[in-house]
Amino acid sequence: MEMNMFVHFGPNTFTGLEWGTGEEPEDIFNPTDLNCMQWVETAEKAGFKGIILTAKHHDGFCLWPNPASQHTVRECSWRNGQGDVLKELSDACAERGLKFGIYISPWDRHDPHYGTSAYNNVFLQTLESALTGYGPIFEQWFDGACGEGPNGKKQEYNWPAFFSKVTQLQPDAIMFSNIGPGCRWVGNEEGHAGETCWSMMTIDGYSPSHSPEIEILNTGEQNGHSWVPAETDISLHNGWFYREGEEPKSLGQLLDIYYNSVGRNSLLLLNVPPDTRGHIAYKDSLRLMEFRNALDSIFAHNLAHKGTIQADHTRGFGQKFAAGNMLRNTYHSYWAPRDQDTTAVITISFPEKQCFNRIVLQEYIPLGQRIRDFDVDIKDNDGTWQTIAHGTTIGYKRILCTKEITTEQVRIRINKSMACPVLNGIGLFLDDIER
Ligand code: FUL
Repeated sequence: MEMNMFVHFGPNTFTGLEWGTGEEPEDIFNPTDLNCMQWVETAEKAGFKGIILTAKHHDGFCLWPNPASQHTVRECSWRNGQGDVLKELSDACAERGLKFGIYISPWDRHDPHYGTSAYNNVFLQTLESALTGYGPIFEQWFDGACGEGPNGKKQEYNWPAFFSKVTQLQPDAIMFSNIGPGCRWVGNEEGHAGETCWSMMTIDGYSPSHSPEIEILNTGEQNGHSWVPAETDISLHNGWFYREGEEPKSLGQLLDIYYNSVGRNSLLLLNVPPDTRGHIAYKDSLRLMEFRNALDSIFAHNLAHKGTIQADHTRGFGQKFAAGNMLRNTYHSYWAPRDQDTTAVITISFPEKQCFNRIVLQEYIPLGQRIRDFDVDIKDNDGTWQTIAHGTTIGYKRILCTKEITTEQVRIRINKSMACPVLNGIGLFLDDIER
């Protein structure tokens, strides 16, 4: 999916807090002109495939009339207690063909049961109500944060029960938490996956409340037992919730974030917080459109198409595994050497010099993530090969950023792969966007 939109919206939008206390009166939540269709249209135009909404943040307030809580939209005077943000947003997503996902914070500063085993049942009922009645949920986002501190309440979460509830009600939903089981947290909120980023990680013996070290979340593990790709969450603003006067990140920052997340085998979940009207603010949507236009213009022309592509190893003689498949725009066409080959050299030769500064490589992920060491070389003016980039993992997508290179020949040397390498995409692009 590459990019999804995160939406933080709730009492904090109106109080300016990042973490609500849980004591906010329900009437605090009072969007003057809620327009979820505007969020969806903005997301669609910006190129997001799905939207994930904070249905319940740490303050415990529910954006839908959750029967397991007395602290919801039903208890506030907004729309006479008849409002339901989950309904409005899921309907708008369905109408425009975007996927809809739900963030629910396990940490709850309002619910009186929090810190006792009874809370696990409240949370199960909360999941039950959010995951039924709003159509298909593509992702269930379990936040790992808890700010209770050493003297605060301690909650033993019943994770196996939470997971099976999601599986039972939404069998296709991806479950996000620090450790998955569907996809994992990337280990920071600054927008960068590891330069080495495996989609695998061993999660046996861990739980969302007890995860491997941050460094491992960031890089994954080459021999990890589970498939839990990294998801990079970051906010367009400094904070997660809208605050008057906060500026969105610059176009240059957004492009860096894109290269460091999508370009490193991770999904980018970019938070776009609506304002107190319930709109995405003008300056935010404008920045998103600049971001979209920049990506479209950078990746509009794959210069590799101007050359001929060859591989020193290819399986068989037919089209099925041919090097040219890496340049076809169909996801399921790929190049592969023989099963026993774990190294290979791919060369692109141009009739005339090309200038680029972005190299895109894609492994065919239905067959797993395999490559673990590669180099990119170019032919110098005097005819010798020069290494311009070195990489470890590729995964679904790897974008290498280099200085501007002008050359007639480029080669990718795959030095180490856990099984024969399988690539379905290769690209050379020029990013000349003014920052
Ligand atoms: C964190 C939370 O504490 C923040 O408020 C925010 O929701 C972020 C996405 O996750 O853990």
